[in-house]
Amino acid sequence: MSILINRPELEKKINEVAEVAGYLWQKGWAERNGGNITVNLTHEIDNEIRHLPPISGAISIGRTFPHLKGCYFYCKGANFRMRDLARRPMENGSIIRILDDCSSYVIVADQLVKPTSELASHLSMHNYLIGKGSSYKAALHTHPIDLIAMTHHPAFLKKDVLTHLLWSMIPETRAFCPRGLGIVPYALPGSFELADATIRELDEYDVVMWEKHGICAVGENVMEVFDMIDTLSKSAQIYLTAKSMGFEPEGMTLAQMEEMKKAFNLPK
Ligand code: 2HA
Ligand code: ZN
Repeated sequence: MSILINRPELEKKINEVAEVAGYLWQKGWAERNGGNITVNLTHEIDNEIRHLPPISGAISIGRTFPHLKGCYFYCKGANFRMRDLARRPMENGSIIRILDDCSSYVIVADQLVKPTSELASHLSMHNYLIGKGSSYKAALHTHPIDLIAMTHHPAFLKKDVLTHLLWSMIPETRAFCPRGLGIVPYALPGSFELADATIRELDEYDVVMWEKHGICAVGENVMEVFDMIDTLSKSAQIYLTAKSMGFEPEGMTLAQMEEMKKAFNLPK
């Protein structure tokens, strides 16, 4: 029996993950097992769940996350497909609990589904967020075609070049992605090197591009995180459409950008 039965709050969180997983597939950003989602569910976990026997033994993560002791996460399963997760989230992902050693976890429910290959990056991000007192609960990694294409051009990898370009394509992008976009140079998928470089960027940004691989973002909930990536992708599409029509898009002027910043009281 699913752990979600008679737990409407938990079910709502998981359904939100499933809804976003469906959008990622529809967008063409989630080929095969591409991308991953994790959500910190610690606040939704009741005493009964806390006392359930785990369905796996302890699995080592290979690193210690001091702020994650006893935390619960929903994680997409490694090698499982977003398009399947969209319909059956508890068969294509699982809920894990970080053990008291802060460096291993057990699977709690519903099935023996091993978490995402990017667990190192995801847990590093959650650990970082809790450590700085953030209320963010969701982390999402996906493969948006337009934004990844832009990371194949060295000029776009320089600090804040992509941020300013994408902000200037349509006013919404600066309003809904106000901290801009960090850049992480290419690193092996699933590696601690990628995880470390990602959390260094989170100091300044909520969204980080992984060069020639994908995008990774954090926020209050998974829908908000999806919206940020979707907005950035819209800007990228406007840029690429203008280029394919044979001209360099003008972009909003600096004065128009400043006006937006003041009107919406934006941080940068
Ligand atoms: O989970 O996207 O980066 C599959 C990936 C790895
Ligand atoms: Zn990936």
